[in-house]
Amino acid sequence: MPLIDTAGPVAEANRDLMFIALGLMAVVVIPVFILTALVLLRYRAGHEHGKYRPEWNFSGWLEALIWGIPALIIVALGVFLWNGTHRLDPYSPLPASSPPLEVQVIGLDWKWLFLYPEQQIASVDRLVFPADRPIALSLTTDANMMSFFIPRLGSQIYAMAGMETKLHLAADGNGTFLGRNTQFNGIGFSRQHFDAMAVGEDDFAAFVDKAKAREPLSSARYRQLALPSVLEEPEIYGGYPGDHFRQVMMKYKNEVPTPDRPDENALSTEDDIGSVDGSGHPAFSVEEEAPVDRGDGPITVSGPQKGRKIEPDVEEASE
Ligand SMILES: [Cu+2]
Repeated sequence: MPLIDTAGPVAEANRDLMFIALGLMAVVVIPVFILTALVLLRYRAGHEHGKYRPEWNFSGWLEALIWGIPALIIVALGVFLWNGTHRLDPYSPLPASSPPLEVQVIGLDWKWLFLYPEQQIASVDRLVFPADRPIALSLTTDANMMSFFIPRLGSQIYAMAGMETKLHLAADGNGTFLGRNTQFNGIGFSRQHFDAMAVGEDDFAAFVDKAKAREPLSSARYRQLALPSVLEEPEIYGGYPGDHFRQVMMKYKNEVPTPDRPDENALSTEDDIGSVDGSGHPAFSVEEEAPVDRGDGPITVSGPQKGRKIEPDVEEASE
């Protein structure tokens, strides 16, 4: 049960809130179960204690009990959840001695691409971060809506094309945690998961060095990754094209034109139709656009060729 077996402060706070809510609701549910049995026993046919009172229709104290207790519980739940929601705002940075590691996340059909702007490296289906620093995630997708969740670290958040959402997480120590998409989005959905690896500073530096030694993520490879398929193995890259995260977001943005900023997004000629990028400055050339198969056929599995198999880049820390 990853929701209970927490591995970070956010998940721990989420878990406490869940238990408080369960406990408060049990105040109503448990007496109902007990009373059901008692009422059945006491008022069963032929039992002498159950008085027959056909004229009875109102009891002040019973009404107060039936309405009062749930009302108090709603108020208490409201207070706890309101406070918890503000305390756990995914957009606010976590308190920490060192600045968070910035990671940009792009959800693809059906994989997760991670860009590390400070380190200028990229990885697919593997998120590595130093355990003693929080991570500051910016999320978007280059496909339909997805839901990003590392249950043992806490707080699920949605990612949407053309929009940026943010999530701050931290781990208590080293460990490898399952991260996944929890929003059903097609046949490869069940395989859209990744390892979130919290490692020591040295191991993180080693991971960055290892990634740096590899080829950068090319636009051509990115276009392949963006097609619906699942990866056999995680991939790492020693770079990525430009401000890739913004470019992917801009593909889906259709801003309202103003007099001083003419409508460069308008599809004026037939040639423009089919352009990947609505922003007027194509993020990627489109000459090799492959037809997109959204579902009926088998899942394509793409991955690094033989000999480029990526072994775990850092020591697999035990959970
Ligand atoms: Cu949205």
